[in-house]
Amino acid sequence: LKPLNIPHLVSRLEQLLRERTAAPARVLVIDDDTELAEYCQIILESEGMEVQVLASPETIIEEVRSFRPELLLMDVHMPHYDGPDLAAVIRQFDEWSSLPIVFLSAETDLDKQVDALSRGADDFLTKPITAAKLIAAVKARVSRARALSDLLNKDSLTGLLKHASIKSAATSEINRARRAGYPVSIAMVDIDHFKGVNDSYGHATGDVVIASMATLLRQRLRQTDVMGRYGGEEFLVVMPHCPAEAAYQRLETLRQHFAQLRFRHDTTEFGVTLSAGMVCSEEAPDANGDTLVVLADEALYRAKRGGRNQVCC
Ligand code: GH3
Ligand code: MG
Ligand code: MG
Ligand code: MG
Repeated sequence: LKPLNIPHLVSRLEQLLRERTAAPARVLVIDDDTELAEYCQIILESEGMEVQVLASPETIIEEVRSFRPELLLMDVHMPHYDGPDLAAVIRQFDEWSSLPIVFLSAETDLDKQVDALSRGADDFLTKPITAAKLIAAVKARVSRARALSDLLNKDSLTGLLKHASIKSAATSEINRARRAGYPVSIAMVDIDHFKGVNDSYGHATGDVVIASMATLLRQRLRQTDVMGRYGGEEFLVVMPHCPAEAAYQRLETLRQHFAQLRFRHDTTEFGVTLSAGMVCSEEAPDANGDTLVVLADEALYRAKRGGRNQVCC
């Protein structure tokens, strides 16, 4: 088997490495002692992490939902609240069942530390703590949690979210946009006559085409976009803060760039096209996430019926 389109694979590897190293870890610090919380915040921020501090945990559920921390750094003793109780509450939500929770407390009673660990914490650090130890503990937890989450949620061929993960990510993005009142556009993108690619050039070459499609999508990705491999050669793209006209232009550019790619099998060079269907939340004010995906899918069907290699709204 000859290596095909190596530049695409290399750029995808570089992209993966960038994501791993560049994305700042989001840490939520929950402590009634604001001075200590700020101490942690300054240390973690000096390492490039994004930190939010919650002095009183009444709003912890809302905070976790909106900030989407990758690690909770939590005090044990707080007025009216007990850290391990909070950890147990967080663990009742499926989506947070593996969210790293680390306690940082002056509590030296080993039984109480064991109790905290058995009720949902991953680690128990004791105060006073050095900057180096805090940084190392947080970084190690976050990077392992990311590796685990990639393994569970990402497709190995494209590095994009798998079907179930993109569906739930899309739903939560759409809900967030509805609550905050900004537009969100949804697109379904599908490679044209892909069966023919497999039939003519083989499955391995087909895989290269799919991976290249994903690379192109990532290159056009904005920080806030969410995308995934919805099916074999079908991709779902969610574009928050993107009105219909802007989304259409982005998809149209994507379509043109994809059509310009040249693939090779033995001595044959060939090109492939894509079709896309899109809808903007502003055009369907009452539609929920599922309905918007259905509307995008219907638009894709119109693009296919209309002759393929086109974007339909
Ligand atoms: P249309 O223009 O209507 O979309 O036609 P199509 O041939 O692209 O559509 P269809 O959905 O009938 O075919 C998709 C094909 O994609 C069928 C399946 O064998 C192939 N496929 C699905 N997953 C993979 C994959 O991971 N690798 C490869 N090489 N092929 C795949
Ligand atoms: Mg306290
Ligand atoms: Mg297809
Ligand atoms: Mg398809």
